[in-house]
Amino acid sequence: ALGLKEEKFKSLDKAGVLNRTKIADRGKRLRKNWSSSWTVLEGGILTFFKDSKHSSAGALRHPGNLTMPEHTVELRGATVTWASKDKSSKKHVLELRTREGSEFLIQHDSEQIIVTWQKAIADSIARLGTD
Ligand code: I3S
Repeated sequence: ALGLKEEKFKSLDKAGVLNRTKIADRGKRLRKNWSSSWTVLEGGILTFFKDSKHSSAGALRHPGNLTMPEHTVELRGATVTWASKDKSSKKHVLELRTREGSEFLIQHDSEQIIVTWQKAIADSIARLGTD
C-alpha cells in the first residue's frame, strides 16, 4: 500500500479545457481577462497552460512539448467556492483563493464538467491539509 505521502502525490487527478481568469495576485486586484486554458490537476498543483489548442488526447499532461505553464497554483491552504453573482455574469463559476491571497475564477458552460472539477479541486485541497 502507498504511504500517506505517496498517496498525496501519486498521479494525475484531472485534465481538461476550462475558461479561467486571474483576478488577484497576492492580494492585489488584477484586471479580468478570461481565456480558455488546458488545465491539469496533479499532486496538489493546478496548472493552467497558455494555450489549449494542442490539448489532443494522449497529450494529457503537456499540450505539446514546448508549451509552458502560464500559472501553477499551489492548492495547499487554498479554498474553492462557487463564485457569487457579482464576480461574473457567467454561469458555473468557481472561485479559487490561494493561501497567498491570489484569486482565480474558473468556468465551464457545462455544469457537469465544472462540478467534476469542483469536487476534484476540493478533494485535492482536503488531502493536502493545511500544515
Ligand atoms: O467583472 P467585469 O469587469 O464585468 O468583467 C468583464 C470584463 O473582463 C470584460 O472585458 P472588458 O473589460 O474588456 O470589457 C469581459 O469581456 C467579460 O467577460 C467580463 O465579465 P464576465 O461577467 O464575463 O466575467
